[in-house]
Amino acid sequence: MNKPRLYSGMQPSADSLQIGNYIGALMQWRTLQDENEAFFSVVDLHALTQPNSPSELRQKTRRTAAQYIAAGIEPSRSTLYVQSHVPAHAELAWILSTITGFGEAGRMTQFKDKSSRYGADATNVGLFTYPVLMAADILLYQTDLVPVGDDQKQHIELTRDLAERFNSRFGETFTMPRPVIQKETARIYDLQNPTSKMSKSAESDAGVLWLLDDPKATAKKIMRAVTDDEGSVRYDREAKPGVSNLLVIYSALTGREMGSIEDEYAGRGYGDFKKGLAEVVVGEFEPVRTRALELLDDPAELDRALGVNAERAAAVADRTLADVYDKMGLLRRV
Ligand code: ATP
Ligand code: LTN
Repeated sequence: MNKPRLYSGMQPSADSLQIGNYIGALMQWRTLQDENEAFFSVVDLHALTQPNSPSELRQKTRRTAAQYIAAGIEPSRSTLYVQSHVPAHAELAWILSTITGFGEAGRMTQFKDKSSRYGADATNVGLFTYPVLMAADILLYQTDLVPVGDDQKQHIELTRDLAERFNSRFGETFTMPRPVIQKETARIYDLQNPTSKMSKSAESDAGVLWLLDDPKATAKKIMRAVTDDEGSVRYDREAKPGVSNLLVIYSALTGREMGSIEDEYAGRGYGDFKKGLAEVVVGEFEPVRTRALELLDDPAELDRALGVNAERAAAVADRTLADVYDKMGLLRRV
């Protein structure tokens, strides 16, 4: 009965997820939900750190949740919910901010990257405290395991430091979470710029494969992917980043060894290989896309499922928060 607790989440920062989110996160979450008691959130409070129109944010939140479900996260088994539906997240984030050092938060590389990219005027305090809110997400659920990409490793380290600090100051309260870092081979790069990570919020979407794109658009992007002039389908991340990226996608979606794919396409051109890959990707995406669009056709039903899951999440989170308030000496309301 006592399965390890697992927690992960994604920001609703686009209408569609991209293939990196699918391969690097959703496929693993789907597998991990069998052996763990899993919580998956759509972290809409985190998304507020970037400008959004309110109607778009609402739409992206629903769409992200629909894609989790369509990709195989089962809301009857895993607790799949929207972060802002559980007020304890914001409350624990405040508490944790009072034990986080200013310098400690300032050392987070994602904050440094984002704030220098946006410039001092567009940087907000929420971006600075983003990792503290993430720590609250994780610690509220007494999480054992956190599957994330290696860009999030530093945030998990901070989460562990905060858990340890709180536990030693106020008594055992939080479970110490461990990161489950995805393999380097699970990292997908932009098809037009195969040395930078594919991302939902890329400046140009020419090299991004969207889960909800129509099959023709997806196939076209694959046919136009940057390769090299050697002409042989062979994995070599350094010398052939474009072809290697396509091979990684092929292998991740089919479960086939890289070598067997290389053998299949030996002596054939990139055109054939890309056509084969387009079939694989479209074949994988089609049922997910159809199911996601079906779910989005009935937003009331989707919202209802999210509501039920939020209640389940809140029951766990509220227990942890009450314990925290008590341990810190906040006067109990009678
Ligand atoms: P944004 O551009 O809004 O930061 P993103 O597409 O880079 O979004 P995140 O929302 O930061 O993705 O990440 C969600 C999950 O998807 C994380 O677990 C992350 O590791 C994974 N992920 C994102 N991009 C890739 C990628 N290119 N390859 C593999 N995994 C990825
Ligand atoms: N910061 C993460 C998203 C995220 C998260 C979390 C991941 C927010 N809260 C808790 C794991 C656990 C990101 O940008 N990928």
